[in-house]
Amino acid sequence: PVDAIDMAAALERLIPHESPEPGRVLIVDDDTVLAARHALVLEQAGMRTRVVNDPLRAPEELADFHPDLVLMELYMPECDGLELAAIIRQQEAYMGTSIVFLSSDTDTSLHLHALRAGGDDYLVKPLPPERLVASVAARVQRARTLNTFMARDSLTGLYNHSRIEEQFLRELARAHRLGTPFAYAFIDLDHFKQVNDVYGHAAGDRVLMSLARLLVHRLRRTDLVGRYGGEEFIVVLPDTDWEQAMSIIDELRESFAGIRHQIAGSEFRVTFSGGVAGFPTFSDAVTLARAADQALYTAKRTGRNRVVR
Ligand code: GH3
Ligand code: MG
Ligand code: MG
Ligand code: MG
Repeated sequence: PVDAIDMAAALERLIPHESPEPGRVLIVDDDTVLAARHALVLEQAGMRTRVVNDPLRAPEELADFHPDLVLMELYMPECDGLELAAIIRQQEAYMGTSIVFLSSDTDTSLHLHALRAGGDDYLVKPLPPERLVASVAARVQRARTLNTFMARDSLTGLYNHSRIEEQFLRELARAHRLGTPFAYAFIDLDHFKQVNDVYGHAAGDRVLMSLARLLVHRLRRTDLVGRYGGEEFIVVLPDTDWEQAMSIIDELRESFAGIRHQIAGSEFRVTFSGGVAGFPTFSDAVTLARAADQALYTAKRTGRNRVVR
C-alpha cells in the first residue's frame, strides 16, 4: 500500500497537466463577435479558450490545442457543426472530448439530431453568461475525469498506448518548433514469457509494476512514460540529446536488473533491453520509432540486458 501511495504521488508529479489546470475550450463559430464574447465570458470564469471562425480549420486547431470541450455553432457555412462532430467522434484521440452545440434554433428534433451526432449538450442562444459558464464547466469536468481515466494503463497507471503516442507526437512538434533535441526509447522486458511461466501471471504483473515505479521515480517530471504494449514501454525525454538519453536509460537498466523480485519464498531477477533514437538525427515520427525499434532488436539479438542506439 505504501508503494501504491508513492506511485500515485510520483505520477502526480510526472503528469503536471493533470493537476488542476484551467479547462480548455475550443470555440468554433463563424460569428466572430459572438465567438469573441463567449471566449471572454469563459476566460473570465477561469478557462482557457481558443477561437476558430473557419470551421474547416477546426480539425487542425483541435489537434494543436487539445481542448477538453468544443463549443460549436450548429449552422456554419461549408462545414456544419453536425458534420464536424461526426469527424471528431470518429477519432479515438477525442473520445473524451466534450462537444456542446450552440444554436438559436429551438426545434427539439434538431436538438435530438445534434445529440445523436455525438454532441453532449445543446444550448439555445441567446443564453445568459452564467448559464454558458455552468454548462461548459460541468462538461469540462466530466471530460477531464474521463480523459484521465482513459489516458492511463490500468495495471501500471502509466500513459497507455494511444496517449504515449500522442505525447510523443506533441513532443516531436515542440522539438521541431524550438529546435531542441529529444530522445525516444523503447524498453522491452527480457524473456518475460518465462517469468510468467515459472512464477505465474500475478508475479509478472508485479514485475511490470516495479518497472513502472522505477521509471516514474527516476525520470524527470518532464519526461513521459507509457506502457506501449504487454511488456513494452516507451520513454520520451524532452530536451535530452541522444548521448545523455543512452546513459539515463542504461542507468535505469542497471537499477532494474539489480532488483530482487520476491514471490512465495523464491527470488528472481528480471532484465530489460532498450533501443534509443534521437531527434534531430531522426527527424520524423516514423524514422524515430523505426530507429529505436531496430536498436531494441539489436539489443535483443546481441544478448539482452543492454541498451543500444
Ligand atoms: P524477449 O526477451 O525476446 O522480449 O522475450 P519475451 O518472452 O519477453 O517476449 P515475448 O514477446 O515472447 O513474450 C512477452 C510476454 O509478455 C508474453 C506475455 O505473456 C507477457 N505479458 C504481456 N502482457 C502481460 C501482462 O499484462 N501481464 C503479465 N504478467 N504478462 C504479460
Ligand atoms: Mg451561424
Ligand atoms: Mg515484447
Ligand atoms: Mg520481451
